[in-house]
Amino acid sequence: MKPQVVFVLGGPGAGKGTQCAKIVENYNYTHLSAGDLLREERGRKGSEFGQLIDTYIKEGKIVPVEITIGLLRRAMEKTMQMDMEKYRFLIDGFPRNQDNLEGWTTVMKDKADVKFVLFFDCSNEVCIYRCLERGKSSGRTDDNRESLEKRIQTYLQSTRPIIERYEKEGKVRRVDASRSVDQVFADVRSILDKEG
Ligand code: UP5
Ligand code: MG
Repeated sequence: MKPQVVFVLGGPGAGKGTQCAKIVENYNYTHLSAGDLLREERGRKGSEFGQLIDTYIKEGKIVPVEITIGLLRRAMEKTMQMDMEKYRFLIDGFPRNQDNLEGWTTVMKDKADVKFVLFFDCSNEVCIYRCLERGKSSGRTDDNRESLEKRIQTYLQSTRPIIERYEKEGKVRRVDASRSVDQVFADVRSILDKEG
């Protein structure tokens, strides 16, 4: 079975990870967060990319796609090797820019189907507030005001155009993500129930 992919996009702190966790509880999807995979790789002993990833994340810059796509592809293959029924993936926080999109197209176009993009739309102010709140205990090196300014800039300059591109193809399912977790999830449910 060819992997079926839903890209999950939205600003920093829009609630991508939170909503993906709820989807996994209720639907037959595997959640792969590109950011989580990069943080894991950064912490892996002997990783040749650790230092680079660390710098990029603090600066809110987007890591070269060769690294990210390698991690995503390996995670997808591993999941499907363990259980053939697990061919539905939420790819959270990717593709974030043109380089990501080109890398995906080159490596994965024939290997996976992108069903649609789940877009958590949230104001910059709410995004920043949520990340700063989380930063009090998350230990994330990018949950501080300085990194957040950069993350928001990168999101606006690089990621929004990718969402707009998918929008033109009719592939974006937008959710107002500034509401409560449960209100947001109610919309997510109706989208997933419709899309199958
Ligand atoms: N929260 C969530 N939903 C809420 C709600 N409805 N109401 C109130 N509070 C809500 O949520 C963030 C916080 O808000 C949490 O405290 C949560 O409880 C609360 P979360 O679900 O974690 O939001 P999410 O959108 O996942 O935020 P995250 O910080 O993970 O988003 P980013 O996109 O910034 O981070 P990511 O981990 O994807 O990427 C980090 C960095 O990695 C990037 O900046 C980049 O440098 C690098 N990266 C790449 O280079 N390439 C990639 O492909 C991916 C990442
Ligand atoms: Mg996240």
